[in-house]
Amino acid sequence: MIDEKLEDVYAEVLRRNPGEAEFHQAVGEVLESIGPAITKHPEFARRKIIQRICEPERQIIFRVPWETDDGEVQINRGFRVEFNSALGPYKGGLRFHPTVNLGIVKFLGFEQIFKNALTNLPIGGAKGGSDFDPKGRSDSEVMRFCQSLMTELYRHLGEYTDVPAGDTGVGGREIGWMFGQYKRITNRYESGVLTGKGIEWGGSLVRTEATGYGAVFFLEEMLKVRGQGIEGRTCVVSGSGNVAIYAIEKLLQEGAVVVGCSDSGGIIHDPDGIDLAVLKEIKEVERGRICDYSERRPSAVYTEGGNIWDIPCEVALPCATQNELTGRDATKLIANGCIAVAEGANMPTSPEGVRVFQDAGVAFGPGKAANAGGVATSALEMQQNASRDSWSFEHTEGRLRSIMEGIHASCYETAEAYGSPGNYVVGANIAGFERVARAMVALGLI
Ligand code: NDP
Ligand code: 2IT
Repeated sequence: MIDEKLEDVYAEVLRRNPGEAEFHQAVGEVLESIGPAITKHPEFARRKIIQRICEPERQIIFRVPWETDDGEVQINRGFRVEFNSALGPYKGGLRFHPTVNLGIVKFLGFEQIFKNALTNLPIGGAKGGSDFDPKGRSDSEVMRFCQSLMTELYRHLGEYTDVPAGDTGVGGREIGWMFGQYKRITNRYESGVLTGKGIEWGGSLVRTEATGYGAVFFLEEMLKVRGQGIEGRTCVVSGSGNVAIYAIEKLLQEGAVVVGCSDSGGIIHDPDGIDLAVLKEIKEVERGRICDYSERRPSAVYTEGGNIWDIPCEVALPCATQNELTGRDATKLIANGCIAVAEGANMPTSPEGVRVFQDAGVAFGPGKAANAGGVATSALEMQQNASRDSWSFEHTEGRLRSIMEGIHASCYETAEAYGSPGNYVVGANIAGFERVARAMVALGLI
């Protein structure tokens, strides 16, 4: 329920942003949580902080023309929504997926404001991307696309202005091509303008692993509070991309058993435990499909179009995409013995799913807290770039772990202070919101 003081604000967001269902959902979830913070800080309402937070500072939409290997002209649409820079330069990933539209980019950019605030690092919130579909495209096609996108986007970026990174469909390969084009156009080796770079040319160790590892660190903190651990637990991780693979890697290092993963084509159930080396070979080296996994692992069963949440588990990590876990799925998971959920993806659980988990007392870590390890390590990459330094894996992973412990503590303590003990959704939304709001008040009406 949205606090009555915020009902008009929400109605205005719906009116001004028609047809943007995911953006409405993301705003609705935050507004449902922050009522008590508005009561506590009347100056936030007086200064119209919430109305201002819901309106991006700048939205950029542009044409991205490129040519296929056969010489056919293609036109895609590029986006960058620079949502909020009260805490630092705009920061957030670029997503390449055919479903990308303005509403999706705005939901992701809005989430990013609070996530980045929770890291306690100096980064504002943004998101971008394109409706370009990299699936089935050759390296040369993807490179030409990245170069064309950056030919327009570069003018809006800068290490003190806006610093993109990867997201769905954008990894180290694409960041390389975009950085190359930025460097060529600007004639500047400005390392801090993009994160997720290769480690030999300005990247940070642990950035590749950071989102997945961070989600597992957050999960461990939630379990610790309940006197529980991850060792020996049966886990299911949806997706098989960057976040899923490194969530699985850390779960295995911590002694858990991962029995399921997926891609948009179907699901794998491997009761003997996912063989990470095989998964990485298929997904990272061959850029193949998850169905190939069952051909190489006799213990695994592939179900085309199956529902991953039907696989029994104690811990679920949704790491694929928004709204992939519904109320029905949450009910099924609980019936099968699920005790904890950490969101590696952005907003993967539907509002009904979140309610079902919370009503059942499942430890539920929302994405803006649980997956903040990726962007936090991006900020560590920016620190290394600014000081022309590079840190060891151990040091960087240690920093990531303590950042995730800090995020957990601030969500946990904030939820308790505002009368919702154990509710990490309320804790994350209020803790993130308060930090941004205080900065916005301090910076005046801008
Ligand atoms: P990748 O592109 O590496 O992997 C995405 C995975 O999710 C793939 O297995 C993909 O399957 C699956 N997937 C994507 N879209 C859909 C869909 N519509 N239906 C079913 N499956 C789908 O992306 P990431 O791992 O980087 O991102 C995954 C999620 O994590 C996203 O929500 C992203 O916003 C979030 N995230 C990412 C961070 C990062 O650092 N990369 C940081 C924080 C959050 P297929 O290959 O078949 O499309
Ligand atoms: O959703 C996210 O936090 C990301 N895609 C990572 C953003 C970043 O700037 O590292």
